[in-house]
Formats: sequence, structure tokens, C-alpha cells
Amino acid sequence: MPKKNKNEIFEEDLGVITKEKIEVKKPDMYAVVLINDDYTPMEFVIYVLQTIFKKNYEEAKKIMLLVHNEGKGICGIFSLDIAETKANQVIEFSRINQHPLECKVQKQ
Ligand code: TYC
Repeated sequence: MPKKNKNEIFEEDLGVITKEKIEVKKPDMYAVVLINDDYTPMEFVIYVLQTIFKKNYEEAKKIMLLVHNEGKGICGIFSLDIAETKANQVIEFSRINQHPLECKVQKQ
């Protein structure tokens, strides 16, 4: 080990952090879950899935039938603010059209 000259300044003697450890955390994700009911028309649910969740007609019909048969189903997974916005849009649009369609936001 070479002897240190007392006039020299070494990085390890400065007491500062010279390298930073960056931790990147994945954001929490939330599913928007559509709930079945006996009154909302199937075509209305398909329209909601096309307009609010950007599904094509075939995908939308598949999800609607899954919800109809299983009682509930995921229509998309988003960050919390987007999931809440879409869930609110579903409820608001359904109530304007006098349908009881319900959906909820569920942490993944
Ligand atoms: N069960 C409804 C009907 O027979 C259709 C429907 C599907 C309603 C999905 C809500 O989230 C829903 N008209």
C-alpha cells in the first residue's frame, strides 16, 4: 500500500457520496373491473368498451360476453388516476343513458 502524502486529498477521505444508487420502483397498477347486471343492453356494454377502453368490436364483444357469463371481468389495467377516470366515465355515461352498469377499480 503506497504511503499517502499529507498534502494530497483523496476522494475516500472527503466523506461525500461519489456514486449514487438509483432505485426504480414499478408503479402500482389497477384493474377496471366491469360487473354484470340483468338490465344493461349488451350493445351498450360493447359500445362502452370500444369508446372508453379502445377495444375493437370483436374484443369488446368477447369481454362483454365474459362479464355476462362469469359475473365480472377486467376491461383494462392502468395507473390509479387513469383507472379511476375510466371507471367514473363508465358510471357517468351509463347513468346519463339510464343503465345500472357498475364497475370498480381493483389493485393488482
Ligand atoms: N347481462 C346483460 C344482458 O343480458 C349484459 C351485460 C353484460 C350487462 C356485461 C353488464 O357488465 C355487463 N343484457
